[in-house]
Amino acid sequence: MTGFQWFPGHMARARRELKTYAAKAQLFFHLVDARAPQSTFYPELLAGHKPIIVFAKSDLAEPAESDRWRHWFQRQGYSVFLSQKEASLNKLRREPFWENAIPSAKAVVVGLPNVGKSTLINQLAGGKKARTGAVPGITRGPQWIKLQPGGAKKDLYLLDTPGIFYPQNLTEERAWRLAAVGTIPEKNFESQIGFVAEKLARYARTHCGLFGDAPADFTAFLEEFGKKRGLLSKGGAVNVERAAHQLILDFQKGKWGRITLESPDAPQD
Ligand SMILES: Nc1nc2c(ncn2[C@@H]2O[C@H](COP(=O)(O)OP(=O)(O)OP(=O)(O)O)[C@@H](O)[C@H]2O)c(=O)[nH]1
Ligand SMILES: [Mg+2]
Repeated sequence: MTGFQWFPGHMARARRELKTYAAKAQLFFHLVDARAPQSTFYPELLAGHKPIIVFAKSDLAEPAESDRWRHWFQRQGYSVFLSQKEASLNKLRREPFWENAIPSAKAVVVGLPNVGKSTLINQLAGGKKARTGAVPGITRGPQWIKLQPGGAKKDLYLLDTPGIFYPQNLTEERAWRLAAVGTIPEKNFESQIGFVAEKLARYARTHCGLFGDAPADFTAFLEEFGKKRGLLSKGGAVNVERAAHQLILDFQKGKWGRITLESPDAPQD
């Protein structure tokens, strides 16, 4: 789909380098965004290696949907870990895959941009060793980070990798979800911002019981939303681009509560 183009040089390089690094590793973590677990899952990131799936940002996702998605991945033979921003460390350390890891284990952490790879690694390492940030594309090159899981007598290294985006063969349904959860910088879907905001608002209305009192027509909806938030242009009319941007931002910040944008019962609804 056009309008969602983003593939900077560091990503092309990272994709090539991943193959080399993966060959040296015994454990693989693929972070998915818990609000869109299927859309943010790219098995091709680790072709040939079966990753442990980590649901990042699960504090922002609907818990019952996360459970359904966890079972969906487990049915395909994946181990799944639901991370919470604050509470992940000790739980993850107690997982059996650490115990089973050979001494000096190396684990590669992959996922789309901005899903929370560096944040998770910092939590596990117990300090700010990897750079993190609220916009996609923060980590530019791979970096090994050493950690010692709770009391174990072996060294573990986690490889932080740059998020990689796959613009090829992007369907509309996947594109708006990837944009909504923040894996694509907004300047790379500027021309589609109204489309993303509309899909998001419609999904929230149909599946989450939100915006029941707001106008069903999206243009009217955005007008009302923009007016309420004071997002006006010089002449006093609602600035619809700013309103669409704010709508997406509100969702990303969790202002609508805990929401998951897809369901395993109707994955691409
Ligand atoms: N609410 C919530 N926010 C999170 C969580 N994990 C990470 N974040 C936030 O998500 C943003 C991205 O986190 P990073 O760790 O930099 O993401 P990344 O996957 O390393 O991103 P790139 O390096 O750009 O590929 C930051 O603003 C984090 O604070 C989480 O579990 N919950
Ligand atoms: Mg990072």
